[in-house]
Amino acid sequence: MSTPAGRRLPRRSPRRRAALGAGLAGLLATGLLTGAAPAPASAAPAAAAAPDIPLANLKAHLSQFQSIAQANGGNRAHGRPGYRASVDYVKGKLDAAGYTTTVQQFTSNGSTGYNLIADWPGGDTDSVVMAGAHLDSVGSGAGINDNASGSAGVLEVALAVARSGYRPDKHLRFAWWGAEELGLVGSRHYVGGLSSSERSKIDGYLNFDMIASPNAGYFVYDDDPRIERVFKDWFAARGVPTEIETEGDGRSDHAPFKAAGIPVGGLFTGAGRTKTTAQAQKWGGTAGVAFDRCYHSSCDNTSNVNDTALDRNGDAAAHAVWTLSSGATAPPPGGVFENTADVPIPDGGPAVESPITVTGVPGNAPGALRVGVDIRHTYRGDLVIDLVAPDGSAHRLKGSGTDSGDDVVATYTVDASSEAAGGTWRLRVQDVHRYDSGHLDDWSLTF
Ligand code: DTR
Ligand code: CA
Ligand code: ZN
Ligand code: ZN
Repeated sequence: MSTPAGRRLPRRSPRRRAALGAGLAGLLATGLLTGAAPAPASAAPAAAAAPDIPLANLKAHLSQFQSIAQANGGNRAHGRPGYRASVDYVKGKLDAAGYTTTVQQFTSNGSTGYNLIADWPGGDTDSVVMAGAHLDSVGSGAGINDNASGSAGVLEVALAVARSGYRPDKHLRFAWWGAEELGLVGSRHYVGGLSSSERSKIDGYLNFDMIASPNAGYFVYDDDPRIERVFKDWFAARGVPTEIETEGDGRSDHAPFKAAGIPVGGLFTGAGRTKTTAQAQKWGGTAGVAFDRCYHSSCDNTSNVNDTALDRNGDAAAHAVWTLSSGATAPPPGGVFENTADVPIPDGGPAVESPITVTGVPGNAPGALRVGVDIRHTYRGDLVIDLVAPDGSAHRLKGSGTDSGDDVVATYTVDASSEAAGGTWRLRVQDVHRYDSGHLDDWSLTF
């Protein structure tokens, strides 16, 4: 690779001029001035990485739902004032964040029920990704795990989309269902009101009903393999084992979508069933005790929440929404994942990172994981480049030095066989000396 003739030589400090000659000689010796590593393979851009969903935000919503119940007869049940107050709370947050919200009315058991639907403007409306949770409780209590937890998780993911200004390829729609506890009434009403054309546009529906059970298990719906894989990879990349949700189909709001032929998935931390010894060994908690001892009881309040489960499931939900709405959910041919977003590299400043979320690649990464890097820079000796695996471990690709050439267009090979393939990988780049600058143009992973 050579610096194109006639290109303005970049400004350099006195220290660097002295190194220039040595650097050039060094580069000639290593062939870097002549060998051009292939540019990264082209492929569909990989999904942008979802932001972390702050646990504090989730718990603040749970506190609000608890207060709403306390101010309205102790519950948030269908037909009771606490339910409508819950709808108003969620709607207020979404309206303020820029969503287009719709309150859909229906009648059940002689009372008016409400679904809240929130569309994030933009994206291909012929390709809709939905995430939802039922907002109603049973009459006996505040319904914090069942299902303020899922409602808060979906709300906080929606707010994270707005905060980040995420502009997904697909259209995002979020929903909070009424009267689930009466028999999936709100979600059935919504799906039943869709035309066949509207149904065909929904690429997938993600359901979150009870995601913070005190004696938590980590269950993934196995209805659609593609969606299931997104969730399982996310947990596997963090060393959290999962099981298939087996409390029976039809037990929550994904059922009407599935019956309409729409791919569904979701997360669940367990209800009245007891945790087995084997499950307690892998997840912690207490064997022989129900996943949620306060299921449908008055003690389902803000003390009936497992923070770790709530945090993990909130983050997993965000990851799934980002991954499934990016338009790059299936691995490009040959297992190449790429991020073409330009990232400026601060001259002599802090490291920057660029993410690639890998899905659909089971097991561990290969012993010869290829990392394509394309950095435009006026003095590549300034640059330190690391590949950071989903578990946070760093693999050094390039150190700094006196290599005065421009740009880094190279493919590095990393033995990543100890790393789970699924999850978010990051390229970390730092410019450790002043007076030259540049940006990351593109990078890729080939499995
Ligand atoms: N029907 C839910 C609780 C529930 C029971 N089994 C599952 C399976 C998957 C999600 C939820 C559930 C409720 O009481 O709201
Ligand atoms: Ca988090
Ligand atoms: Zn319930
Ligand atoms: Zn529920």
